[in-house]
Amino acid sequence: MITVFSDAHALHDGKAELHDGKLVTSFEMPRRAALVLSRVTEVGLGPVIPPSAFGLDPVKRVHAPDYVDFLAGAWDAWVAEHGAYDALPFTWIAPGMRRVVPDHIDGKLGYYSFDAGTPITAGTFQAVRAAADVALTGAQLVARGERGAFALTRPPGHHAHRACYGGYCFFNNAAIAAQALRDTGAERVCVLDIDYHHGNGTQDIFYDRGDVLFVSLHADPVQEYPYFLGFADETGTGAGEGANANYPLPFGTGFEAWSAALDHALARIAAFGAEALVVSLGVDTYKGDPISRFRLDTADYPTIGGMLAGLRLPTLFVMEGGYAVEAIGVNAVGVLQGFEAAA
Ligand code: SP5
Ligand code: ZN
Repeated sequence: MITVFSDAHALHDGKAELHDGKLVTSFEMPRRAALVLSRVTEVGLGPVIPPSAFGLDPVKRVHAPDYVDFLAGAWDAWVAEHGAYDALPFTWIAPGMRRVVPDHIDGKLGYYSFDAGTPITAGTFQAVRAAADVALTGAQLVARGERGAFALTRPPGHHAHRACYGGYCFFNNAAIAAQALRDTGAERVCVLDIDYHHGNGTQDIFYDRGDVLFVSLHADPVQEYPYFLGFADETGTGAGEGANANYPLPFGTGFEAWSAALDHALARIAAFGAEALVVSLGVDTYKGDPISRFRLDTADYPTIGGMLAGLRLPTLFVMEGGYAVEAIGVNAVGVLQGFEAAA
């Protein structure tokens, strides 16, 4: 399997996030991608190639132009006001307030975000552009006939909405790739999200569309971040009615219950008749993950890959979360090895 990777990910290097009332070292760090890449090489998964440059047009197929422009200029506006220390929002819109774009960068950060865990740093925009290119290059490989491809994206993407960032995510790499697959010929595409957290951004982007099925296994939002989306009764709207499926699972979920939900999800995907599959591949379901509360073990990840291969679909894996840094390479690449072994 080909891996697409860009060194530019390391230009996004947040210092801190708000966690349990304290600013702590960011869980989402450059070392994550470095260790996944090392493991790809170590096991000989296949060639590693750099992305092609696609520009921002395919990004704007799923993100609002004003949001993209905001991200492009956010760091410079922040530095002009506050100096060159990471940009974090401190206030957000609540019901009863007005949705007017503020002039001041502090207001803009709140307007275009939904949490205090997602710093913007000097190289963030370069890194998120590169991640989108990595995802688009992977989509192109799959569109041109590869059975599977791995977009080793960082920062991750699945929490990013059409016009809003959060959850360590800025551009929704998986959504950008899914849209590109639609735009290059696939009539129906599925995004399967197996990150521990609900893919609120991806769901929202495709919620009113019948051509992209979104399916997600994740911690129940009554217990876990992102709290405000990801419930089982969210089934899509309008033309998208029936094209959204959530599998919320409780704290402590182990592989038996998790894989039973995956079996159900795979049957749902098979019935949809997708021509390509995008997998939002988070491995924060691992029992050793520092911010998550599922109980999957390292040996489970190749099993998952084998189950995904059973769909017999051209498949693009897009890297999302996973914060047990020392295990992230073995676990993420384990899924890919399991897929290859069964493909
Ligand atoms: C891509 C991805 O996996 N993003 C995850 C974003 C999670 N952000 C919130 C993490 C919450 C940790 N701090 C609060 C712990 C509550 N005790
Ligand atoms: Zn996650």
